[in-house]
Order: sequence, then C-alpha cells, then structure tokens
Amino acid sequence: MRLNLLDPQRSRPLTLKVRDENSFICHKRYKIKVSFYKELIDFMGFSTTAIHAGNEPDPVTGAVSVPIYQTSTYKQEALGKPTGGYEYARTQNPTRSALEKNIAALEGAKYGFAFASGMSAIDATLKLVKGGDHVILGDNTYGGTFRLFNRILRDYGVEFDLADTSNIADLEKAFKPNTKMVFVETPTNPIMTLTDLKAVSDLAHANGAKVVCDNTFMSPYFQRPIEHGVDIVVHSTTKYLNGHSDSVGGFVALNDEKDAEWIGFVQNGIGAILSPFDSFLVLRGTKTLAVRMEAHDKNGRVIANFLAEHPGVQKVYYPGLASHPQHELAKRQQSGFGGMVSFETGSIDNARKVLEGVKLCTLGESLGGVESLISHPASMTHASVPEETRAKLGITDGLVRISVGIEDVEDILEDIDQALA
Ligand code: P1T
Repeated sequence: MRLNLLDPQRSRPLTLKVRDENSFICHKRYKIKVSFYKELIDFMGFSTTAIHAGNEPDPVTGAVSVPIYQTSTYKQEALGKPTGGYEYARTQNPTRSALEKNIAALEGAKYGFAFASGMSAIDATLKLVKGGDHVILGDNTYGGTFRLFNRILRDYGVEFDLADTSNIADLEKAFKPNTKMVFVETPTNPIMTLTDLKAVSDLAHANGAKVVCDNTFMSPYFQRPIEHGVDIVVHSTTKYLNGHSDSVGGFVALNDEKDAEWIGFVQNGIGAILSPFDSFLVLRGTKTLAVRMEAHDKNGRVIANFLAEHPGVQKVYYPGLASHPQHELAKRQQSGFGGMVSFETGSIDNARKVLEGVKLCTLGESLGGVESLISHPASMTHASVPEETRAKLGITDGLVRISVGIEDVEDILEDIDQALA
C-alpha cells in the first residue's frame, strides 16, 4: 500500500510504500508501526506545525511562501479535466486550501474551512441545524453572535435559549427534546467566564447534541477544544490567528466527516469564502502565533495584576489572576491566559476618561492584534445585547476591555496608569 502522510516537518507530504498498517517505518531513530505513526504525527510541536502544515513550497517555482493565487477560475485541459484539480475559485483556491490545512492541523482537526468573517463561519456552522431545532447559546458571547441568533436565525425557525454554560446544573435544565447544539465561548467576551469544555461535551453528547466552541480568545496555541470533547471549533481569524489587524476572516474546524461535507457544501453554496489575499495574510500570521501568544500572555498578566492593585479599578476580569473564580479551571483547560483583560471603573464617566485618555492604546473595536486596543463593550461590541442581560452579566457602562498588545509592557502600563489618574 501507499501511505500519504502530512508531516509538518517536511516540505511536502511524505509518501511511503509499505506492505500494510502493521509494517514498520523509521521515524527519528525509532522503528514504529504504520498504524501508530499516523497518531504520532499529531504530536509534532505547535510552532513546527504552524510554520509547515499547509505551507509546502510551490511545486512550480519553489517559492517558500505559499503564493496568492489571485484567479477566479482555472484552465481545463479537456471537458471535465481541470489541469491541477481546481475548477472555480469559490469552490477551491490553493492559497485558501493551504490555510485550511494549516489551522485544521493547529486545532487537531481533520477538516478546516476558511470564511469571509468570524460571523460567516459561525453562520455556516449553524447551517448544521434546521428550523424547529433548538440550540443552547452561552449567555455571554460576542454581541454579534447573540444578534445572529436573536435577529436572524429566529426568523428561520431556529429556537434558542441562553444558559450560563459555566454552571452545569443551569445548562442541564436548558436541554429540550429538540436540542441539537450547544454553542459556547470560553473565555467569554468580555467578562472572561470559562466553560468546562469536557463537562459540557459529556452532557451535550449524552443528550444527543453537538458542541461548538468559539476559540477566538485563546487561539489553538492556548486551548484546543477538540481535545476536550468539543465537536466543532470556530474562530474569528480577524483576531489572534491573523494577529495584525489587517484582515477580516473566520474559520470552522471539525473531525466529523458528514458534518464537514455539509460545511464544505455550505461554504461553496453560499460563497462567504476567505479571499486569496486574506488567506495569505492569515497563513503568514499563524507562523508567528506561538511567539505572539506568549508575548500577549506575558503582557496580559502584568496589566491584569497592575489593574487589580489600582485604587481606581473596582474589579478585574482575567482568568490568570488567582482571584478569578475559575482560575483552577483555566490552569487545567488552557495552557496560558492570553491578552484579554476587562475591568470595572464604576461609571460611564470614569470609563470615558480611560477610553479617551489613553495615548498609546487605540480606542476601537476588535482584539488580538499586535497593538493594544481599548474598547467599551456596553456601547460597542455588545450594544445589541439587551440592557438587562448586559447588567446581569456585568457588562456595565463602567466596564472597559483591553486587548493587550505586544508593545513593551512598561509603555502600555504607563499609558493606562496616566489615563486612570
Ligand atoms: O468580526 P468577525 O471576524 O466577524 O468575528 C466575529 C466574532 C466572533 N467571535 C468572537 C469571540 C469575537 O470576538 C468576534 C468579533 N469580536 C469583535 C469585533 C470584538 O471587538 O470583540
């Protein structure tokens, strides 16, 4: 038999001729059974995978960086015989395919699909449910996710209820006979509440429902939801995966073949695809994901600790603080805490002083870029969430969110300090 393996440490897929799955091959001084090697390649280091998975040198020119295949269609040698296997760029594009392999590998998923935005990736995932199905949505997600359910999907007959997915007893009560999906974000935007992914996956699966996790805040560098039992991972690649605030995109990663087939069908059928240029940018971004996430995490911890001691700050939301109610879960489920920090200033006036007083941090929506961004969730990212829900969750008018960048931390600290003064 011929064995095709994606070995991220090699420049092209490894093709071996072996007798059968019980044959032995040599890998790094060890003799390993073929069946076992397939598992082993999943254990390549994260950075190696980030730099090499999907990033094979161009077979025609040898270009080390995957080119931007800026084309809408491909020549067919004869009727029904596309030259390189590509037919039309909505369906497939080599730059996008490279990115899809890359992020799927980082999430430990077999299949990956790149979309035009995080919202279109979430929307495509929700095409796995139909009118009459019920979805449980975490009660604190990005405002746009709530808006998609509340203002759009509801009109197509998709039922949903909000639940505090950090509380398993609360979640258990939300299941109905027609519940097909549980959608969670962990940590949540912007309150940084965690959901125990293993516990939620066990409960959902026992009730015949799939679990979707929005992994935007952690990125696969700090959290790999599929390893905890989650079925589908979604991302806004606009944030950490791209990392440079210059591209809008989204991603769906999953292992189930039938669901993957449907997501691929939806991606082509609806056409909310990531462009070749954006695919190139994100592919370039993921190469440095590990070093950027380490830097965000290091700076995030410093800023969170500084804010926790500041007399002008009433409360800090950051899972890396020992005072965070789910600090132990964060240590277990994540391998870092990241760069997102929210804090309570007590009033809209105090919040405004900080938001308008910063000089280095930029007031604006979004997160996950190399530059520090500061925002006001109540009037910006979560404006579409009803006021009473916001109040219940702690998204007050005095809440400020910082996406801590990777500038020199002393400079970020000084900036926030002078704005709080
Ligand atoms: O903006 P877009 O790429 O469509 O991604 C939507 C989205 C999905 N999931 C999470 C957790 C998000 O935070 C977002 C977008 N969030 C912001 C724009 C923000 O400032 O929080």
